[in-house]
Amino acid sequence: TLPDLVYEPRYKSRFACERYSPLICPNQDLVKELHIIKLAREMESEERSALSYSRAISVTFPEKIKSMSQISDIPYLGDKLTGMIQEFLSKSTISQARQLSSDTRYQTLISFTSVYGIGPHTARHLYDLGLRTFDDLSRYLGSDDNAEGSGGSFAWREGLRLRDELSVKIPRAEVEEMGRLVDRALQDILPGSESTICGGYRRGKLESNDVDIVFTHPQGQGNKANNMVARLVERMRKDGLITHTMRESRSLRPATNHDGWDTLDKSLTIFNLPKTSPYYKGIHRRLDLIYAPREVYWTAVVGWTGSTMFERDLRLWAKQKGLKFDSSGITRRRDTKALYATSERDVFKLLELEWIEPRLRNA
Ligand code: DGT
Ligand code: MG
Repeated sequence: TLPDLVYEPRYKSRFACERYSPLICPNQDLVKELHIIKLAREMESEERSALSYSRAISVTFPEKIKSMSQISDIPYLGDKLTGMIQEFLSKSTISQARQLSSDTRYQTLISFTSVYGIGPHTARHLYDLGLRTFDDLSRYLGSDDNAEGSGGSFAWREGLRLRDELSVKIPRAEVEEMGRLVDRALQDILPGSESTICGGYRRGKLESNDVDIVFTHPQGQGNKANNMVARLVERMRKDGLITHTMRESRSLRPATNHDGWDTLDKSLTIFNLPKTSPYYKGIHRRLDLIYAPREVYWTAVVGWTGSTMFERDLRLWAKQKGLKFDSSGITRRRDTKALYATSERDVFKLLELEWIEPRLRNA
């Protein structure tokens, strides 16, 4: 059953950050079909097209759709999507989605991008070289003529080796255990630190693909932010909890925003539970550690809770209010004044946005 609030007219808002989006919606089968088409567009880096599918998927229509007239005032439904939904209503499938799911190129690109470190661009390159299977990838990596060199492909070399483990989803109890171990390491090296498990876990997902932990320290303000992530990672490596660091980014000053997400210090790592843990299964897990200076901690928590569509629209919403939002802070555009939130609710208040529970941010 859906929370009552989903039925409010606000489900028609153009902004995902104004809508209530529970984990499961009444039109899950339709979403599944559209999701396949969206993924196909992502695999080909057709971002605009992918976005229009993502937007349509992100709307929670509060009941099972039976006729087109019900959805005439839903935002973001262009001719193409309307046609597909029509087809779905009469046939319970969408032919384009059916075709794609049996298409070799689609299947191969999907499986290649399931390797940590391989994005659509690399996947297409590998496909164009004629590679089709994980064995092909391993052989290619082992051969001398691969163009990636030994450094550039380190991440996905390891990603490939650990692929089977990393594709096992992480149940909530294990996410919590990982959170406890991170916090213990944190209290050891930086007593008084605070941390929050964000990402899909916080939105109520029963199983996660990775664990995203945002942390801060009372003394960590402004320039003192340096090295917090590196110190935590080093400690956890020594304890055998972290086996790999896949990508690190140090916030540069003046702040730059390379990937369009944020300028926070973070490390994308691979984690391994100790054998003594009751949750130990010998499976490596992806763990993202993000450090936020005290004054932007709650902004970072909102920014890393997601969903991705919720975050995207939060940025658009802020822009429309004359503000700039990302996980590393809220600033007023007119004079670039930084606005600091003292709680998660305060983030919403500063953005002039009605409060939405993390569990209803699954847009
Ligand atoms: P999953 O796949 O079970 O881990 O699901 P999520 O929703 O946890 O997805 P994930 O881990 O890719 O990302 C967590 C949220 O954080 C996501 O909803 C949007 C946001 N996010 C992802 N990557 C970045 C990033 O590089 N910077 C910032 N600021 N946020 C990010
Ligand atoms: Mg996650």
